[in-house]
Amino acid sequence: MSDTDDDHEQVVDEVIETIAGSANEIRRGLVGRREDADAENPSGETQAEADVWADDLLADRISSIDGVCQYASEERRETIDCGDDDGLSVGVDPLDGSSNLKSNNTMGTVFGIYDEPLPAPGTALVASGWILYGPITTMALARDGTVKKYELTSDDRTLVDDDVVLPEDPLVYGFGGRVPDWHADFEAFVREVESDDSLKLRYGGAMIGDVNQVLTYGGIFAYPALEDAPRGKLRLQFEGNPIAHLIETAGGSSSDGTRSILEVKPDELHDRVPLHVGNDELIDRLEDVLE
Ligand code: FBP
Ligand code: AFP
Repeated sequence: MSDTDDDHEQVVDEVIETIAGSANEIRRGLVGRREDADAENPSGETQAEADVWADDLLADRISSIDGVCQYASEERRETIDCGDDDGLSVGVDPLDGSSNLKSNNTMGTVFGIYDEPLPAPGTALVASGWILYGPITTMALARDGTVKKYELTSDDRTLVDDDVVLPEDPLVYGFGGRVPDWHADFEAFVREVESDDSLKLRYGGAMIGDVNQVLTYGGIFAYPALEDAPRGKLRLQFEGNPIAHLIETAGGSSSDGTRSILEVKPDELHDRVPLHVGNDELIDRLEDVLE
């Protein structure tokens, strides 16, 4: 391993430690921040107070790590450039599914650590992961070809699974967007999935919660292209790439409808991407139907 690789490994460690170490603080900080802020994110969505607060907290901490050259997030238009041109770039969705704050349902934090400046393709990811604010706080982390799962308390990170692999027999599915806005070919695929006796619907309105169920039980999650939103809703840098990287590392597949999400070349920081992830056979079937 070269000195640069070694340096990068240490920076990756520190970024992961920072995000994992902030998770329970973020969770506690949601109290009192469930209302909408008087602001929109760069995608034109109303931000919750908690979105802005969690983004500021992570921006401060991550951008001050030596060896990080850029911090970027779904909640801010521009990257924060931190000076070290040879460093790593970190893309974050500070609170994925924050519309679930109102109903007090599941949410997450998503992150990707890239060895190229953003916007970058998913092939530039050196690690990706998500925090799930479920009944307990957990972290799924893809790095060096394996996915690991941790339980996080305020003081500790406990490894609970050192090789997470998508179960072979898929069980669950969940699809975002309004049904009347789906394209006819995607709807045809959904009808196929619904008629499969071995699969059942699980949809909670936060991608992280729904994708974590796919990682746990096997299955498929999608937020597809819509009639009036040809690239769907989810952002490539902050959601699509890290989720695709983690699910592919766990033995599954991702697709934008025709190819792996990791092969999509970004044009802009806040590009969206139709997102489909899950077991290979389901993603293959989806691509066949969409062709
Ligand atoms: P945010 O990151 O702004 O919360 O948006 C992402 C998300 O909440 C996903 O977690 C979820 O799958 C999707 O949007 C739900 O969108 P919709 O409300 O259109 O079903
Ligand atoms: P439990 O009380 O055994 O958890 O069951 C209730 C419940 O989990 C409920 O919260 C869900 O809506 C429902 O079951 C899910 O049922 P399926 O597993 O059949 O989707």
